[in-house]
Amino acid sequence: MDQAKLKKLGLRLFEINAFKFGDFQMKVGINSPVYFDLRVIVSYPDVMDTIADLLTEFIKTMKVDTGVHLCGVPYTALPIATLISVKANQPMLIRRKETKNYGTKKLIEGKFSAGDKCLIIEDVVTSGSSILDTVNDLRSEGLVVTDAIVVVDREQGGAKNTEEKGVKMHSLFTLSYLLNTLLEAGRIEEKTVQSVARYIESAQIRSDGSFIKQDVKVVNSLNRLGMTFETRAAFAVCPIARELMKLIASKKTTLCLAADLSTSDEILNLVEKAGPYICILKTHADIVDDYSEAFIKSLQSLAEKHNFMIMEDRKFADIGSTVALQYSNGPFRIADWADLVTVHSLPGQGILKGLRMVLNNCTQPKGAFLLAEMSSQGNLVSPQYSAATIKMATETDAEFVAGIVCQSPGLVTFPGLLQLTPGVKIEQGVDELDQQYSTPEYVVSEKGADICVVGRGILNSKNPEHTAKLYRDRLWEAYCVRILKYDV
Ligand code: 5BU
Repeated sequence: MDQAKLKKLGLRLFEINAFKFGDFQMKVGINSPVYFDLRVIVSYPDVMDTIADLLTEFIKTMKVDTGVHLCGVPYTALPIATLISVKANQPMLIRRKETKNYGTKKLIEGKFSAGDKCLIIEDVVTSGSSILDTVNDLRSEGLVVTDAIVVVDREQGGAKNTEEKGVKMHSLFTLSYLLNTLLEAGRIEEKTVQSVARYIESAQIRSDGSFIKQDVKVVNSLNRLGMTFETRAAFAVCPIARELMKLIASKKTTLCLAADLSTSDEILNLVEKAGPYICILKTHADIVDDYSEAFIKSLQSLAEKHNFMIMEDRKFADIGSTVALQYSNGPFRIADWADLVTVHSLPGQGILKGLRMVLNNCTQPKGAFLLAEMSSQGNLVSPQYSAATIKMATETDAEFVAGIVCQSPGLVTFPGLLQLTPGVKIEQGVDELDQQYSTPEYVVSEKGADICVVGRGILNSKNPEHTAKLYRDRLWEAYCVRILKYDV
C-alpha cells in the first residue's frame, strides 16, 4: 500500500469534514470524541477516486478471483463499491435495505448463483453489525462471504465481531492510523489523540451494540465545556472563531458589551472606558441617531487599540438575495466594518449563502453567529428549531459560522463553535419587556455560555468602567471553575 497516498487521503478526509473531533451523541449510548460521516465524500470526486483506487489495490493484493461479486453495505458504501467494481472489473450485487416494504422485490439485485463468492465493501465500522446484517442476507441467498473491505475501522470491536461470524475484515485506515497521521501533520494535538485513545479502549462493543466493559463511563475530555479556549482554537473550522478564541485566551475576557446607546458620543465614551475588558463590542447600528462613517472609523480604531472585535447584532432574517443587500448596502454598509453579525436560521441555508456572497472579494476574516434560542420570556423557538439551527451551522457554510446564540448548554457540542449568551446581569430577574436575566456564574456554568452579552448591567451603572471590569472578572472566574469541573 502506498503510505504517502494513504496519509494524504487521511488528511483530505479530515479537511472535508468526513470526520471530526468533539463530543458526539452515538447510537451506542455514550458520547464519542470522534465522529465519522463519510456520506460527504460523494461531493468530492477526487476523494471518491482515491478511495476506490486504494481499495482496488487492496483487492489485488488479496488475489480475489475474477468472478467474485462485490457488495457495498447500504448506503454510503454503494457508490464506492460501484467505482471499485468498474476499476477492478469485478461484478457487483446490491442488497436492498427495504425489501419488507416492497413485498415481492428481491433481497439481492444482480446476477448470481448459490455458491458464488461475495466480498463486502463498507465505509466505517464500529461494532460490525451493519456488515453482519448484509452478510446474513447474502448468505440466506446462498452466497459465500468470507471477507470485508472497509475504509475506516474505529477499532471498537468490529474486526473481532465479524471474525466470529466467519468474516475477515481488512481496513484501509484504522482510527489510530488516522490520529497519528493528523498528529504528524500538526493538525491535532497530542491531547486529542490521548482522549480518543482512552475512549476507544473503554468503549469496546459487541455486535449487538452492548458494551463489553460493564458500566462503561468515559469522561469525554473533548467536551467543549471542559476545554480551554486555547485548545478549542485548533478545532475551529471558521477562521474568525479561531482568532476570537485566541483573543479571549490572551486577553482573558469573555465579556461582550452591548453598547445599546443612541448617540455616537455616548457609545465612543463608553467603549474608551470598557474596551480593555471586552472581547466583543456588540452594536445595533440602527439605534444610533447620528450614525456616520466617522463614528465607525472611531469605533474601529478603538477596536484596534483595545483588541476587541465588533459584532453588529443585525439579526438578519430574510432570503439570501435580500440579506446580501442589507449586509453590503444601505446607510450602514455592515459588511465593510463588522467582524461578526448575528443571523436568524429561519430562512434556511440560503441566508448564509447570501451573506457569504458579499464577502467574495473580502480579505478580512468575517463570521456569523446563528440564533438557535432567544433570551426573552415566551419566545417561540422550539427544541426542534434549535437543533435544526445547529445542523445548519455545521453544514456547508461551517467556515462562515463562528458560533451560536443560545441559552442552554447541550446545543453546542462541537468545541470549534462558540456559544454567545445574552441576558446576563448581577441581579437575576425579568425586565418589564420580558428580557430574562441570569447571573454571570449561572450563565457560564449552567447555561454553557462561552461569551456573555451584558448591556444595561453595565450601561446603567454609576461607573461603567468599574462595572465592566467586575463582569469581566466574574465571568472569567466562572469559566476557570467550569474548566476545572470537567478536568479529567
Ligand atoms: P441587556 O441590556 O443586557 O438586556 O442587552 C442585551 C442585548 O443582547 C441587547 O442588545 C439585545 O438586542 C441582545 N439580545 C438579547 O438580549 N437576547 C437575545 O436572545 C438576543 C440578543 Br439573540
